[in-house]
Amino acid sequence: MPTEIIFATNNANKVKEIKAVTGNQLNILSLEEAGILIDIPEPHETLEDNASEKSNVIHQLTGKNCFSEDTGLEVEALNGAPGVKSARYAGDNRDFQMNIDLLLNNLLPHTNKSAQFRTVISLIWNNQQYLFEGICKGQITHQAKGLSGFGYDPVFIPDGSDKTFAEMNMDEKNQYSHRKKAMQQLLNFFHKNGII
Ligand code: ITT
Repeated sequence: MPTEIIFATNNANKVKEIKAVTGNQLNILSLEEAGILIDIPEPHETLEDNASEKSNVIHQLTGKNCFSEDTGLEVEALNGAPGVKSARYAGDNRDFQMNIDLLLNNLLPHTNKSAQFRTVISLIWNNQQYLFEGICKGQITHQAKGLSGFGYDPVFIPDGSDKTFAEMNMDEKNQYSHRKKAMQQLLNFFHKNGII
């Protein structure tokens, strides 16, 4: 049986992407699969602090090994916004379409469309915490394109591609993705320490 670990997230898209990266190396349980039905707060000003909060809450609740991640879209011309506020950029209802509309609108006056997705994973393994980071650089498009994925995927083209993340299937997205890179760091840590 592969090593079991809880992924402290309520975002089903993140779970699918991470499971596609780990394959059968790990037995990953989402919060739903672990029977934990809570909405974990993300009150902090950095991805690192929010990721830590999520993993610590679940670790305190279960005593089990777990990891969480916080991801932000950091747009150069907007001084790193929406960043840690990516989920609630256009308001508390966390509406993907409204977030995209606001982003495109705020970027209209700027010719610099450079941006990056940054994922921070917080792992709690045997009561110790570890952080891992993954970055994907790219460009924000003028308009939304594609139907796959979630969040800002329809307006982000990773460097090295001419398609938005939302025009890619999950395996293609994972060739570039911030989340995949951060998860790869976690897997490397597990391999180096003989955990898997
Ligand atoms: P959990 O906290 O439960 O893990 P969440 O959806 O709240 O899930 P975040 O706080 O990390 O996750 O949300 C950041 C927002 O950034 C998310 O709602 C999306 O709008 C966006 N986002 C994160 N990863 C993304 C990706 O790979 N592609 C597009 N947008 C993404």
